[in-house]
Amino acid sequence: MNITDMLMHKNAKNLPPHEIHKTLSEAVMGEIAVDWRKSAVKYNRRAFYFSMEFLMGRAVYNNLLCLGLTDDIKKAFFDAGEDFTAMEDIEDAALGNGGLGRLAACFLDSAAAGGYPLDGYGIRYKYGLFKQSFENGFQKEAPDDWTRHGDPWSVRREEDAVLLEYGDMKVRAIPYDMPIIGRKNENIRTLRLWQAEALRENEFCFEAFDRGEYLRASENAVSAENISRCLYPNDSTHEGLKLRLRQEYFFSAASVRDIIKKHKQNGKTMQELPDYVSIQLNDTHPVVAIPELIRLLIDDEGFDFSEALNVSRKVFNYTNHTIMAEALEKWDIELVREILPRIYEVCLQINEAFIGDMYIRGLSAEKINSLRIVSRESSHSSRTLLHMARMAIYCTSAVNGVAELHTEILKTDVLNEWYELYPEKFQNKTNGITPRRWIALCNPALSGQISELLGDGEWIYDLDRLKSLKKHADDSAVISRFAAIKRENKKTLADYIKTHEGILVNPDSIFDIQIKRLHEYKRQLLNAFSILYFYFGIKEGRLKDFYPTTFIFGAKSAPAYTRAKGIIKYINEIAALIENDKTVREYMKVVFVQNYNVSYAEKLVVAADISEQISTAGTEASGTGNMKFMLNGTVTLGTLDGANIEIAEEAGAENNYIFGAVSKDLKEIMKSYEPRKILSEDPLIFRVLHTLIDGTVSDGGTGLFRELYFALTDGASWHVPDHYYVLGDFNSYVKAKLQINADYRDKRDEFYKKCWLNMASAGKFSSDRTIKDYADNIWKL
Ligand code: 26V
Repeated sequence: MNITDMLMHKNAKNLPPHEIHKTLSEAVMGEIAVDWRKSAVKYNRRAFYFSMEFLMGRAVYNNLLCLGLTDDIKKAFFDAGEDFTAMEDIEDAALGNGGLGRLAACFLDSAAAGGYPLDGYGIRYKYGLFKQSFENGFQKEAPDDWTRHGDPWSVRREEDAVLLEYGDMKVRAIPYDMPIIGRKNENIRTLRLWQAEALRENEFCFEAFDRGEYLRASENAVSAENISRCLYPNDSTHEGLKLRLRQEYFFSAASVRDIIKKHKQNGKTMQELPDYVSIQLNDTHPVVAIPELIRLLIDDEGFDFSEALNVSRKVFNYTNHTIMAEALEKWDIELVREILPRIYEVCLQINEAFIGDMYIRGLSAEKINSLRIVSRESSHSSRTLLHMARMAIYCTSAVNGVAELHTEILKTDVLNEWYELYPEKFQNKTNGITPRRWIALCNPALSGQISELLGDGEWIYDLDRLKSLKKHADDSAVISRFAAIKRENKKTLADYIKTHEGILVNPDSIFDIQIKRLHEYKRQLLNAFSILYFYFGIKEGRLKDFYPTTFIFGAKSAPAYTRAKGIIKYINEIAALIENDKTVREYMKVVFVQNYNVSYAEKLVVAADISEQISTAGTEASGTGNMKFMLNGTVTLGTLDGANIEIAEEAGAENNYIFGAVSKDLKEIMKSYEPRKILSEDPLIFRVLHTLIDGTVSDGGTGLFRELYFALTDGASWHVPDHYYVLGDFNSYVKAKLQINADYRDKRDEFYKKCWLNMASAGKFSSDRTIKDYADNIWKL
């Protein structure tokens, strides 16, 4: 490839980073064009991943890495006198909120690398997840116009546009394809993202224009384009908004039609669809694809309803990603009727079929009523709801959770009645992460050490090979090089934080990191309280020999999630409190980085000594950040929740720091849990908690901190005080944290050995393993 010539020719020196990025990306796109085209038609049976979110991050470095071009291009940049790292200014493609969207991105990478015919379908949001900054310690949001400087990794495919009809409007869905490279092989997969546009004849109304109604003239175009305007930045509560339902139907229906069109182009009948196509639904967000397929089979293909339902059952599968009740999607049936009238009819038919099946099974009317797919909200409500998860279970072959504990909770608790009806459908697929982005790309030094020890670099496609590194755990030369690499990564992160946050951090302190969306159940507040506990302990002389620690947070809060925003402000206030205290600040520092995203994560996970995974047991479906830290050689400070359990199993509990109440006990514990009792008995917890109301820190008069206090003591909107058991787990958390601090201080070699063993035990958490499991046991590829 002649990138060198191109860079020279363009006289790169005078070009801004996005121009260089454009030139380079276009050259790579040219290189891969033939393989990409061939990959699209190579396979018979194929699978599709339907997801409302794909959190891709930055493409350029990853694609160069997967194509084995990084060294050549680096050299070309060098020869042209150009800075290879300048492309770090290129925006992340942040078309997702958090774990669910990033998992989708990792899956596509693993499919491409592993030679599986899996392609993604989603929405090409104009605005990805908002950009976060702090003003006076409060979160501020700004729009993320990620294609402002163009989007050289996408190709618009006008010829595959689809016309979609709602009850009240029509729109065009235009696909943009992104190549998914994975490795230098012939299997380049596609992420097809749909963009909403007005029909050409509706784009502009000349009559309105002539009447002088200039804004009204483009009203239709605006409302059509609104459908793919913006990613909903909420990843916890189902809000039941009209635009959100439009979005769900928009990409689900366009994708189903695209699949059918290709299937027919291959000369196949619709009866044969299940022989060639399997569709994975990423949570319930694309579940409306089910009635859409059934509708098409009935209205356009002459199927009767039960034949159509059978096809759906063989084609679709559903993954559940959360057990939080408030996140479960239930649409007001009247809203469905208004904007998707034909889908509404099909959903009623699905519900009738289900009720019929249940009567045949001999279930009582009462039981059936409690299970209905379309059902009254409650006996004293006039609303009728469409339960998306129920429809998903009834109309698919496989239903899966994303970690062993999560699947167990689905089977025995949240979806227990459904498990009893359809036990054969339930499976577990423990999540994973792609080793390409999450070690090879973000940690070249550690990857280099591993490749030297293993003799080659192929382990990034066969992560189980890391196992054989366990034998080096007692080799002091190996461990000290490993420690030196981590020290170097900490220095790099410190420099980055200095530039981007204006904060100085000491790379010789312990880096204790919690990065993930801000949620009460993830318990950033528990971390904050422990920091205050240490602060008072050091200040008042109770806590001696505390090894200097930098506590790093990264998290975005949903803009309307007031309590989460209160927690951000609180942590920022704690940071300032400590910073202004000359006696304590040598021992501890708190940094809340702004705009935490995939690219920031790449810098953070390689520089951590402690991975904070402290959700209340039974609440975090899996977690995938936990796996990123582990793979880069970090111990987990965690509860027995989600995939933490499997991490401790693989690496040994003795090599991690596990604390807190366990999931099976919590239901019982919560029955008699009284946080106020803890407060009255434990003066240190009292002291810490009272900072929320005693003026130690200020919320600027907003009342946010007081609200947090009462949520913990009296129980605000949950009616359960301290619903996530923050105070209950506090002492065992602090104890574990002090244990790490002492181990780091007194037994450094042992500590690094633990870190090393974690890295060497991370093989299971490659998404290559996860994808193989889906391909073998669900998609049957
Ligand atoms: C939920 C909702 C609720 C309705 C409104 C919009 C919306 C948008 C996103 C979500 C996603 C919540 C589910 C989620 O992200 N789950 C996370 O999935 C990860 C991948 O499986 C898993 O590792 C995390 O534990 C889990 O919280």
